[in-house]
Amino acid sequence: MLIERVRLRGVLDSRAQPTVEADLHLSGDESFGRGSCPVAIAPGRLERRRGLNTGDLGNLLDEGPAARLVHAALHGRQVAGQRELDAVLRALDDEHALGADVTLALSLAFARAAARRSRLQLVDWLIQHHDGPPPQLPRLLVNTFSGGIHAQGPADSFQQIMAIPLGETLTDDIRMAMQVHSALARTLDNPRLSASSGYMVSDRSTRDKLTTLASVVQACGLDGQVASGVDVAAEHLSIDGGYRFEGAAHTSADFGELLLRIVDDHGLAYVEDPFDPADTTSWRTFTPRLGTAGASTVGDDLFASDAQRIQPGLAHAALLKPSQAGTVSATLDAASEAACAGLRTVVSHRSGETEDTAICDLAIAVGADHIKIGGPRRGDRITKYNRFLRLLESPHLAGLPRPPAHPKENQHVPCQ
Ligand code: 2PG
Ligand code: MG
Repeated sequence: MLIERVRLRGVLDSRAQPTVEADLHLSGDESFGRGSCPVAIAPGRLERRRGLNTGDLGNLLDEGPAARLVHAALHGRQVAGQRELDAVLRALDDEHALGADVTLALSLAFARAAARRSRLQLVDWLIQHHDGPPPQLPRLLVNTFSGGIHAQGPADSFQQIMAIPLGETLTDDIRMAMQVHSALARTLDNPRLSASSGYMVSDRSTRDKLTTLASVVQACGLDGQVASGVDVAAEHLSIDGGYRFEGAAHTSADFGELLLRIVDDHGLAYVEDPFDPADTTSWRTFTPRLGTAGASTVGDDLFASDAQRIQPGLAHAALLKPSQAGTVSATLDAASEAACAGLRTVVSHRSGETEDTAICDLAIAVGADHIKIGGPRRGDRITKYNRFLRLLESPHLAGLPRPPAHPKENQHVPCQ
């Protein structure tokens, strides 16, 4: 495939911070693709770095080192496909610190251009390139309360409290997400919406938020049909080898016990990043205990969507953020590695999002059990919900299986 033209531009994310969007034209008709990269409020310390400078807006191809590198490397270049293009991008990042934001935007733009040229939807292009579990229609992690570093003040609470609809179809789940999120807004005094569409309420404790969510679910008549989970985002709570939580400092062991009591008392099904990525001893002891309690641990900052970091025994699932991995191929590699390690996968948005909806296609393609796309509010999150509704119009996608509502603990399946 011949890359005819590439354009990079600085655009706004959902928090009005600059991020990268790329346009890419392959030779031939119907061969244009666009992609953009979301941005974290506070990226995990293990993830690949961004390249864009604050203030870079508009056309980025006429000036600056990134522009020159991309221009020289891609214009007029023949590539065999996604893997080769992504290898070129990764090399540019490794050698010249191009930035994962630039490489992801270009990688997604290429995927869309190549898919269009092959008369495929992005999801089908990704299915063709994925070596791992078959596609399925993921369950939604619906952000209801935002805290931690996503709210104001020093991080000393969970970053997210999420509702997890357990309906028969994905459309049922979307309907329940709308119902619960709206009912919650009516229950709270002066609710303010965070960037990732959870409500920020500083005067409620974690337990209070979880109880409020449970009573809203009950009031909606959805008892037993909506589970709940949390993103502890413990890397941001980490202090002196322990954790800061709701005004107190805890040793790692005490924090683990506290989490288990919360999981038990509130029947949580999902616990993301319960510990700092360096605290692997706690991950290893906590994960089986949580499994026994009927919940799953999920590694986000732990694995940083990096195939090299993913290993069995630490968590039940790996979270995949394309902006951490840096390219489409690196994200697919992380998904395959997770499957080989016996882990389920979760695909996720970032706190600062764009209009790009590729994570919906990706979650289906890699057979993810869950996708985190924020609460159904604000255009940047709504566009993901609507992407699913459009994808479900394709009969071959609408008929895909769904993950079990209550997954059993994973067995380690060694790679072949
Ligand atoms: C997370 C994400 C998205 P951020 O931790 O899972 O919710 O947050 O993009 O700030 O890393
Ligand atoms: Mg997280």
